[in-house]
Amino acid sequence: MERVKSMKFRVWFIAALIIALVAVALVSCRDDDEGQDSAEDSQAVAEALSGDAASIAAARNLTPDDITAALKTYTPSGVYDEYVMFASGGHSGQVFVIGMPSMRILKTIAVFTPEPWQGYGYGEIGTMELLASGNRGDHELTWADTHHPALSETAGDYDGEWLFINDKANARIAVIDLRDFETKQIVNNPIVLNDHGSTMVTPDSEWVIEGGQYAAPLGWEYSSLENYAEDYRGMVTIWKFDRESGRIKPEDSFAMELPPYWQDLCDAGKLVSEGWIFCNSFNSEMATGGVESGNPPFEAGASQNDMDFMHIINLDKAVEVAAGGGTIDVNGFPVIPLDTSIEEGLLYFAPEPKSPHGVDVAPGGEYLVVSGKLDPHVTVYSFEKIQKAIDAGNWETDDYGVPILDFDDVMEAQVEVGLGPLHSQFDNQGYAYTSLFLEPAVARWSMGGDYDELNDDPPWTLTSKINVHYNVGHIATAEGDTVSPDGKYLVSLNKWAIDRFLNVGPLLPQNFQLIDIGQPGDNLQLLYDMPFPDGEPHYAQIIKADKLNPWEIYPEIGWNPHTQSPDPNGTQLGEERIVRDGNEVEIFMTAVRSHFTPEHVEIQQGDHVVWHITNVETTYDATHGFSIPLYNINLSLEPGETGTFEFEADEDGVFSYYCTEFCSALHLEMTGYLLVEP
Ligand code: RUQ
Ligand code: CUA
Repeated sequence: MERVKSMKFRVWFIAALIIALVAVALVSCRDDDEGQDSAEDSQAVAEALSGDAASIAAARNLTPDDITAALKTYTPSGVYDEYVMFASGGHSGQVFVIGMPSMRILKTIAVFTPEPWQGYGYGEIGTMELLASGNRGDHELTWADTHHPALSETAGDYDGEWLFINDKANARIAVIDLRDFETKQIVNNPIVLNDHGSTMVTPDSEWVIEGGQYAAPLGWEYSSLENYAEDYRGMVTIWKFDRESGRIKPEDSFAMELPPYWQDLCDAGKLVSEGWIFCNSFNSEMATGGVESGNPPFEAGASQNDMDFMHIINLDKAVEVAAGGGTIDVNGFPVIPLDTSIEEGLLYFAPEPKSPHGVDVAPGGEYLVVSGKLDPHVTVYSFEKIQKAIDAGNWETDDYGVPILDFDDVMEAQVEVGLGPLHSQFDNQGYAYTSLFLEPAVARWSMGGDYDELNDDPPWTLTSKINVHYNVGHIATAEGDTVSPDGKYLVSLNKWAIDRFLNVGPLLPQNFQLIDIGQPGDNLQLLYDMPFPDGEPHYAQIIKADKLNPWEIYPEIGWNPHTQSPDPNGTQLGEERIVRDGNEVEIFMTAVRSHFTPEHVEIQQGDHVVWHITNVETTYDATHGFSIPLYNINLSLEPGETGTFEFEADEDGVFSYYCTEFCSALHLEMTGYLLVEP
């Protein structure tokens, strides 16, 4: 036994030495300009790896693979990550910002759900109004099921300026400004209450796509399920995004009525297919469930047909039709009726096998990849063949009259990848990657056409597979859905973690697994498991970090982040004041290390108080918080920011307000008294 162990150790030790050489090469890259230091560092690395490192590795039972994984992901203090991943926060209703390859969480972006640390939804008027804008009538919504983040694009490539994300549970879309990583807008879909194929952007982010999911009467009128085929409908909403103002313009947006098949994921065409959008669907059976009444359950009823329908939508033409008034009004929102879409040639179907999930457009826009959840293949469609089939006008129609193109006319290839394929992403070596929920694994397969030249594998073949842990949904590769994917890294967003982490009770974290896809051949290496404890993220997008250029501090003192312009109530040092007009009290306060001015605020019970605070700091990271007990007020004021809150002083008493960020040595002294006289 001892002998086996020491043999293993020796094998391992040799491997470690080889790795040391790799590491030496890496270190010398980093210090290129300092030749002398570099040589010394290399020497030090070699010594460390053959000395301390070897004994640490042995004590921790690390294998050579573990060591290369560690070397590929370890990010020393003060060194930045190469990529940034924006992951949906699932049920948390937020977005998470994660550095890669370290997989360190850098930030939560508060979106649909109040978030106290950022002072999002705790009195500050801009955030209160923003969250309220996402309510449905009188119904307050304080959570969301965020699914698919979409980075803004210029010419099909991420530009690092904006981020969009949907709420599947209530059919909402949010706009996040990447100058300050804060949410600026929430729009409610006026005609449906749930979505899924969202958000996806067109190559210049002119349009944000929101595909539906579970069919219902548009405008959410009541209708019995017996009238499903007549009254229930699917939809896709095309939101106009105005880059100048950084807002979606509902008044310039429209939707398209679709048959009540359950539209699923959508993707926008790019390059050769720019101007088109594609959505897969399932439940073309129009199953309505009701197992308690003797009907087949949804999962069986919606899985009868061999083929469902990929929706092929001529976006450019739909925009023209909508602008030309070819819409009807549903809840005050313009909707192109299904009949119009058919007459105008806006909508076609292509059969897609077995309850598919996800349609992903290849980097050049020439292929569309669809995964049949119940089929071991991915099906690749050719956009050129689709155009030819449309021009040939040779089709059948569904019950609603939508043209169904012939499968063999539009299909380019089918690749057997494995069990339960869901989503695909792309790299820069001519490979596509598909998540396999049931195996669970990620498959790498080689693409044909122009992509075939990028690697030695035969086109349209499975080349390798890597197991993941467990039940993978989406995958994300670096810039993997743009016109120029980077390859390098893939993150497998796994639904189940089971045995990967310490037991924390029955509700487990999700597991994000980082995989190195930068090596040739079938060399896919699992690098890192990152527990994700805040809901079930679905999709994520990964952008090169140097494309992001956020502000370090706000551009001017007295800045309003909601308008991204100077706030009329911004207060400079020396301008602090309390203004009373009858029962109305307005306070203009400044915050700077380590005091608020004024430090005493004396008012009368029953006053209506409007309170502005400006953080007059110009130092990076000098954020102040501001809280008042009882009134549920907490603000976060970043350098330069002005925040406003208001309240009725209905409780008399003494309230000490204080800064909630440990901002300086005298942070505890950064306080004051609000005296409410009865
Ligand atoms: S839907 S995995 Cu984007 Cu697949 Cu949730
Ligand atoms: Cu400001 Cu603590």
